Amino acid sequence: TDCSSHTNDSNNIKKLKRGFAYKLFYQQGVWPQNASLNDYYLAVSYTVRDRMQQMFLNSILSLQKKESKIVGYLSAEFLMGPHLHNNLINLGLYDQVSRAVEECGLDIKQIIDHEEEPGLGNGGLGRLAACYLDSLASLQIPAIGYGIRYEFGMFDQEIKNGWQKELGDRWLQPGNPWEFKKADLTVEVGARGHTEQYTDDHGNQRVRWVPGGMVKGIPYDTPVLGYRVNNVNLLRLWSAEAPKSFDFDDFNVGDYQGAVHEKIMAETITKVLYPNDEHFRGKELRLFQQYFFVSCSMQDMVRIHLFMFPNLDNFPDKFAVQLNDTHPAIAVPEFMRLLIDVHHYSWERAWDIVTHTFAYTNHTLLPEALEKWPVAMLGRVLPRHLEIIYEINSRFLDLVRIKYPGDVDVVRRMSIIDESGERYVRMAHLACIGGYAINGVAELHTRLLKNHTLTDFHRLWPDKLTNVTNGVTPRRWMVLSNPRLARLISSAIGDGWITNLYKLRELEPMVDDPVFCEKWQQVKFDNKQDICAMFSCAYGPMFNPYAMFDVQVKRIHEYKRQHLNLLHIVNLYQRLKNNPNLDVPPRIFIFGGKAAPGYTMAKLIIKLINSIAEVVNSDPDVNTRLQVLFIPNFNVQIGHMVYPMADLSEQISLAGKEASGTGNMKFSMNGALTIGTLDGANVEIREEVAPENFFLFGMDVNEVQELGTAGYDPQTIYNQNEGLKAAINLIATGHFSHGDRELFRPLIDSLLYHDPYMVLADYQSYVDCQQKVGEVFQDTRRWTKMAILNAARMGKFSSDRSIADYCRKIWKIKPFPVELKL
Ligand code: DL6
Repeated sequence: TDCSSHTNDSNNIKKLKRGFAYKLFYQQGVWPQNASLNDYYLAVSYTVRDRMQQMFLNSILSLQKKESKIVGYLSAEFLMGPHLHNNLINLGLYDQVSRAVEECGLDIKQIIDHEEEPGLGNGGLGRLAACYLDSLASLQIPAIGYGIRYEFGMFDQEIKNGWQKELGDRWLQPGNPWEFKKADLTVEVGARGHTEQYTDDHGNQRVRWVPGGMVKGIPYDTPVLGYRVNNVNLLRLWSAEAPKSFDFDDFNVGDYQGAVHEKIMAETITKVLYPNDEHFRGKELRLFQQYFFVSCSMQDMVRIHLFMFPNLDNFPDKFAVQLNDTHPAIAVPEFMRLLIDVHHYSWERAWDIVTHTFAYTNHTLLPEALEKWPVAMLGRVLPRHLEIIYEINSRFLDLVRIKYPGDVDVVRRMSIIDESGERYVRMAHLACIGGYAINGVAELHTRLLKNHTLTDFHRLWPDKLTNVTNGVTPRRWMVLSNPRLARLISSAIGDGWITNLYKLRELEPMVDDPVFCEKWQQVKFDNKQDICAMFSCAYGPMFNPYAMFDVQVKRIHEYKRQHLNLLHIVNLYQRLKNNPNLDVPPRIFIFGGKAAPGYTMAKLIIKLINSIAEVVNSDPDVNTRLQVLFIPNFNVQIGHMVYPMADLSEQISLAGKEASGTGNMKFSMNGALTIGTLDGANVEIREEVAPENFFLFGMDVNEVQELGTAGYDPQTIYNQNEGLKAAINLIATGHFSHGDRELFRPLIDSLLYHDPYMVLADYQSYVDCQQKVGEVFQDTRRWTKMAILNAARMGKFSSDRSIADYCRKIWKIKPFPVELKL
């Protein structure tokens, strides 16, 4: 058998090489000897894609089977990360392809790294959707991810003189070998116009929407592989086009501008991803973006359903449609419109179908992130939908009035229409009312939704709100990004953990095995060395892999409190300057993350990180023990390197602000210890790994609330804490800004006079906890043991568990394995 598998292998490698040459010559039109790296990346990807086709087409067939229920995952963002490496792993082809590539005189790593990642998301929410697609396919749950094919994804971040600079992300320019354009499945979407009443052929009074204009939605399909299964799911992203590409009438009368105008306007719709993650900005184009992809997707699901069934009566038996936050919540009135206006259902029957179809996930507690569209704007863009929303609201409020007679306040609070000033449509209310389930993304988050943000809805429908704690896929975040660790774990306990992460528990006894512990340390060290080598090009050999790598990578936001981290760094810097014999281990503080382009304070925080880095890194008094590094353009690809090399994971948001967090899970899985507050999923991580393996600091949610109620005064804290005062003063007096006292004033003033995220209140607890972190790090055996236990207890945070929870609690779907018939 050894001999025959060897022959098989070499046959496959030959076929792969032939595949590359064939693609280069026939599909791409280049001679292999003239091919660029991009040509080779495309040839390898097309060849790998061919290996997925049989499973892909069989999976599509099985979607059309009556017995298989399908998840429609509606999300304005899918932050998929690079495809090639992931597909190689899920197909089990990595070794063969890498040998084939090598035999062509190339390096697989170079080819993999060449991929321009599709950055079609801002951060947590979009990346979660991508992890869920991986788990859905791996668990053999038929699913279609529906979203937007943004021509420009998340901007690329450059750091110039310490400041963030945004550059357009032309991810499609080198060619996207993973997608298939499906022009035959094009749909039309209306906008604006008016509604009118009419009498149909049967004498029924009906309403119809007469849109002022139409655009075409063209789907582009990307196959999403499961891990070593035949199921391949579908990511269907919509691109907008004008209904006719050129208006010859206009052209003939000489109006060239007018002729192309319509085309340009249509294509603007899917041009760019809005780069704000937790701040709602009521831009009309964004509203239409949302409606556009939702309408395309609902029409598509209706088409699939009617391909199998005579009518839409049983739509909820075929589709469970998940609303990933409120961005797709306009799906509720859109589906009502399709059912009533197009398919002529009665209101009651339509409402019954709709309210058995949708489920809504809430991803944020920040009030400024909650979407509410001005009524006037929504009525202008989607007049028919506004009428339907009014009708939904009126019937809903009747129910509220019956339930709480005489309580006008509750009616005001629960209404879909916010009438406290300018009138707004509250999208979260629409999603809560129009769906059969609502979920938060971590235990604490769900509790806060129940007790605060959605408390009225929870009181009205106590069974509707449930929790599904987030998870991340161990395929991408361990196997792909940390191959050394994956190999070590598999050599110790086999590779069953890749599909059942609870199996990592079997690592627990290894904490007493010195050989295993040493190998564990070696993996971490090698990962750290890789990143040092990478940064030595830009910085010289300044980074020391023996130092503690203390990492905070995530969007830059005041609630995430990168500035709390900075205050500790400045404090440590001052202590080291004052006492060269200070007994602390060498540390590199690493940051990464993007700020929303219009978020001035977040951009100032980036500038401060880089300014502190400049001073500290060039100060010979401290720079062998303390360094600061800002990694520009943090994205999925950079994440692959960052999570595996971290010793310490910073999860330091103010309690009650981070819905869940998922970076926290990626770090722990890769053997980093967490310093964190009792916020989001940190609470559950700490529960799983045990309190002694987690560095906890800061106020809990109750204490935060109490302090807020009692009256929070950051200045008193500043005046009473010498270390804090010294750190703030050092920044304020221009030490990190070449003497400029004005540069960081807005940040300092915000902390001293307002401090909305209570940085100063948690400061001392954080500094004390960091002191303990330093002490434990110096005890390598203890640290290693804690790190192994962290990874070993991460079973709960696999997205496989999250998806299994959704299937059981919300979607009521069972696996549907695909058979290869063709
Ligand atoms: O649920 C995914 C992710 C959470 O882990 C983060 O805690 C949360 O901040 C993030 N929320 C968003 C908000 N976007 N909107 N709306 O990205 O979701």
